[in-house]
Amino acid sequence: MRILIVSDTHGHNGNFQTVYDRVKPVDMVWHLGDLEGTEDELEAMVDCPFIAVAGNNDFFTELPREREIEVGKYRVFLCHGHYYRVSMTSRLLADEAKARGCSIAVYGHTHRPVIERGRGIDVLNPGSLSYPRQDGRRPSYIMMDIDREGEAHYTICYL
Ligand SMILES: [Mn+2]
Repeated sequence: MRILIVSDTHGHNGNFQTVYDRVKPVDMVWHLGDLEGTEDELEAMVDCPFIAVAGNNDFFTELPREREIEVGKYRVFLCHGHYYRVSMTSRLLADEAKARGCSIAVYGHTHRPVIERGRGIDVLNPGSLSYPRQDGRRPSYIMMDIDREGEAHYTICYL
């Protein structure tokens, strides 16, 4: 199973289209918020389930702020992250996800890609496809693979 994880497109969906065309087919797309009213447009661009949460710039949306989903043997906590002070540390988010029985937490908001394993949980941020802020400022996303043994693997990818 392959999952495309993106975030913080902020209404500019050209890079998302490029990435999706590059990686498709995938089994799911996760978007961690700040779609800025384009969730229907994004969902229409893909041929698989599109699972999104609302970010701090999604004012008029029916998207949930947080979601928990099951993927294989994993329970996954998805949120934008701004309520967990993720600009400072991912610790609060990791603790909340673990308290919910999740072994993977995915978030956005910082516009900086990161994969943190350990602490009994995998914490992922795909960065931003539209306004990257990490050194080099390349638009980024994460590809998640669940192999035949059911184990998850993650890769930060760049446009
Ligand atoms: Mn943002």
